[in-house]
Amino acid sequence: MAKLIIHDHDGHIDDLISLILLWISPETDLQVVGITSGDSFVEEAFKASIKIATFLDLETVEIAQSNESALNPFPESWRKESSLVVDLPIFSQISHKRPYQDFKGRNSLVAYSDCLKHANSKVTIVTTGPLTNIALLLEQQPKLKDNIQEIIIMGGAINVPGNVEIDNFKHKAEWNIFAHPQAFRTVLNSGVHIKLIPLDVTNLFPLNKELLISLEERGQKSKAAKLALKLWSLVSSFEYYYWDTLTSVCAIKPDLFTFKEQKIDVVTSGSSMGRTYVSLFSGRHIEIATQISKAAFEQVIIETLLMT
Ligand SMILES: [Ca+2]
Repeated sequence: MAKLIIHDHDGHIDDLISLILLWISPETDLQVVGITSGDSFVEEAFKASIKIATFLDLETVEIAQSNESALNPFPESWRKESSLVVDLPIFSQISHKRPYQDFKGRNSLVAYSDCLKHANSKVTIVTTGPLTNIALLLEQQPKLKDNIQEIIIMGGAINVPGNVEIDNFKHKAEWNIFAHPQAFRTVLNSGVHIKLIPLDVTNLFPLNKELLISLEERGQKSKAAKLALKLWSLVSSFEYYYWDTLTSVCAIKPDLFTFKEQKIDVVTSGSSMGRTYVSLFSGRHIEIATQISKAAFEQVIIETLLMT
């Protein structure tokens, strides 16, 4: 049986491709997607998610949103990139179609709570942005954690430099955790099973032009492949990694990954805020993804996209 999924994402290119993978894959049964404030502007990322669902003729999933702000906002220039998606020429093909969802999304917390209360089995939460919403959900309705199978989190930098480049905080933390360190602490302390996909493993997976060429050759009849190629083309000149796509693939095919259990804590204030580290005396044991074969990862991406 496909595993039930809630996807909480923050609307960047990589988030949107992760969303497509989780929605299409037969291994995952996506129930709700919520856009959180982070590496995009929520309204733009919401519109982009609607256009993607309309373009791909996807069904049944509720698209929600939350305007809860993270503590440390992402750089404005990164957040603006989400607006480019909405205006992609490929979406001119859907001008005659009824939009996938013609109402403003419900609040993510309400949608997640409904999903967790009414699902007929435990739900896996996949987060590819700051943990603001998931922390609030667990704080406000702690009993819901009994209905969560696990949380798969893109975030953290354990034994590698962080990707925050702001003066005074340089290279100490990874952005999703830096955006809201206390939220990560809350999720850690909740006791819910966690799989972490940190920069330590995502650094091994920069955007691969050969994968794009292969997808272009094999995906002539696939709308999802064509759309994913357009999305990746927006970032192909940057230093870009498969941060969130790796996280989705971990939900789709966890057996392809190697994990290590470590006791992890996070710094929640000061110039090292957001730093995730192995701790002897505090924190919690969680599963850290350490490796997946490149060929296996790329095969999941290609096979999944070619399904639609
Ligand atoms: Ca993200």
